[in-house]
Amino acid sequence: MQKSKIAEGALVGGLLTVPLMALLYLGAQAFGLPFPPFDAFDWLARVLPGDAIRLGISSMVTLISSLNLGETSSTAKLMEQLLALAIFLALGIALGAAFFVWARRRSGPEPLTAGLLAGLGVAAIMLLLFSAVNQTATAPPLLSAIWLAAAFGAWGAALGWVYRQLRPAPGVPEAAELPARRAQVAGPPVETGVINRRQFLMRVGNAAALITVSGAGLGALLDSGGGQGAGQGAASTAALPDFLPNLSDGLAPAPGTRPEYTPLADHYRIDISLIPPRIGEADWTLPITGLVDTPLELTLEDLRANYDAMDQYVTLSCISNRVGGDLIGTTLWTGVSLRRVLAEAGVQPGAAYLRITSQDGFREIVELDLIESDERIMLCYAWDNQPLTVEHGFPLRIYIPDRYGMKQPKWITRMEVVADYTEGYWVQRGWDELARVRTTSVVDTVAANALVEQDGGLLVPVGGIAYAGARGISRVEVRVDEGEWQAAQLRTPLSDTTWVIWRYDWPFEAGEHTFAVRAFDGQGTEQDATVRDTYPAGATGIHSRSAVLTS
Ligand SMILES: Nc1nc2c(c(=O)[nH]1)N[C@H]1C(S)=C(S)[C@@H](COP(=O)(O)O)O[C@H]1N2
Ligand SMILES: [Mo]
Repeated sequence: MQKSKIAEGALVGGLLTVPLMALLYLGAQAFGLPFPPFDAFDWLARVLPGDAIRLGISSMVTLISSLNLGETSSTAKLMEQLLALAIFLALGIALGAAFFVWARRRSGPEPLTAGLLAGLGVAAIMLLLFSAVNQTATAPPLLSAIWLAAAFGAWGAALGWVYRQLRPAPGVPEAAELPARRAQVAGPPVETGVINRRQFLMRVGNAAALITVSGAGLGALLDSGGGQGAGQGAASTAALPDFLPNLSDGLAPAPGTRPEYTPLADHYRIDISLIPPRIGEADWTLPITGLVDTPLELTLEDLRANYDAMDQYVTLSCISNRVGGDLIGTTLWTGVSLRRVLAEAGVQPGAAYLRITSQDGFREIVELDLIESDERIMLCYAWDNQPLTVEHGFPLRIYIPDRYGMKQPKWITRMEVVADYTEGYWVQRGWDELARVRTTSVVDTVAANALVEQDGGLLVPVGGIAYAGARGISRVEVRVDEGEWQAAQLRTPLSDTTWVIWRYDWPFEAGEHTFAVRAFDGQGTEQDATVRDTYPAGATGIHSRSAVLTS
């Protein structure tokens, strides 16, 4: 009978948690109220040990690439969101089961009151988690607190109420204790007088379904307006923008090479939150404090109007990008040189680092010497000639050439000039301190369907990218099967800090062939052929692609 209580409680917990999630979703969509399933997950992502997070992410990336589930970062984000919902539902089920067991054993408070109190307890925990990660909700905190108390309180009270309705009248044995009674389900009403337990649970289920469908439906309707939909990815095959500096380069990429300039909607997105922090321009300033002569507090307009704007074509790669992966993209970054801004604040003697804090709790540290030595290090407010999107860090992010994305905070809210080193977010979790981009190259395509004719012979266009951070690419070579390394042609890159598009046209031979690529950076240093995992300092190894060629 204990077992049947657990099962019944789990069922009721689940039945009540699904509509709760729908209502929370509606509240988030309509009024910017918190969405605890995501807050709880985001909180977990921050407190779990780095090893656990890494294992989770790398299994997800493996799953996505081996099943060909699409672009890695958006698919991973979606999977994480589904996981967050599943965890929340599992918690609701567990709490329902625990409540039913507990309520049965106790002679304490009335179930409805007990349920209400339990719900308020959960609300308090959710409120704590929400304040710990605090960034997705835009509603006033007090309103958020009241909403959580109401939603979870109602959930708990409903749990208690259902428990009470299911409780047999004193002296009447429970259905589960009397298997024979099961036969009566379709027959005359049992002990509750009007309807039996199963019918009652069906009604609870129906009500739950009704609330779920209306809440989630309404929320989804409100959603269709905002945000960047994945549907915009359709632009990915469109022609390159006509303002690119290398349009006159005659070398056409081999058909199937990734776009040299990444359409904004296709640029990967990696960060530690399920929903990116939404910052209003009016609410935002950038304080620059610490060891400075004049503390500054800059608005976005100050940055746009009072400093010379710089445009830089930049390739950004995640340190978690596998050789050949899609966690890499190229676009036009616009902003102001950081050393100009720091000069205005006046760095004091003894200062050695700039500590950067972001809205989502992310943080990084940059050496002042590095900032001083490289005017390209930039506070960036525009990508692709438009203000940064919410996903990519509105209102402000930093650009540091030659470093992986993990060193380059988005959604910057504060900068402090300090004397002492503290580890950045991912460094604390075991990743490389320097995170300097490693030289890699990728075969994007063996264009077996786009053979070109030359001097009566047929050539197979092979092509892809090579990238060495800010060091540039001096040479790319291709090897077919076990042959010699042959020089590929290089397209003029968009800038010194972007990837380079290469192309190699191979005299056609039918059969299965493997095409491998290697690159040399601007100083002539060959890329590392050692097969290395992304952790802790970026992946290395030779990329290759096989194709069956038929005439
Ligand atoms: N505030 C903040 N900045 C962040 C991150 C983050 O989680 N939070 N992720 C970093 C990582 S790991 C990468 S790879 C880049 C990705 O930038 P993108 O999402 O605009 O492509 O942002 C970096 N900046
Ligand atoms: Mo990253």
